[in-house]
Amino acid sequence: MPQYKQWELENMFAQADINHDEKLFTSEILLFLKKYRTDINVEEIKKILAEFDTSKDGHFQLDEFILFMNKAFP
Ligand SMILES: [Ca+2]
Repeated sequence: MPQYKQWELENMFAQADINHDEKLFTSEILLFLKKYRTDINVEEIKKILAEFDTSKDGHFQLDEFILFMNKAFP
């Protein structure tokens, strides 16, 4: 069972989406993940995006974010 429920992940996505365009770009993902890991950096975000940005458009949509969170916080 994943740690987070669907509605919790949707809330997290909304909080991380600072400019409310329903996409999470590198800077937004970085700010979000810094809550969990203060030492995270841009290079790591790029690796995360490379693995989980399945549509390869350079940002997270909600479904990609949920895939990532379920893998990162199982
Ligand atoms: Ca955004």
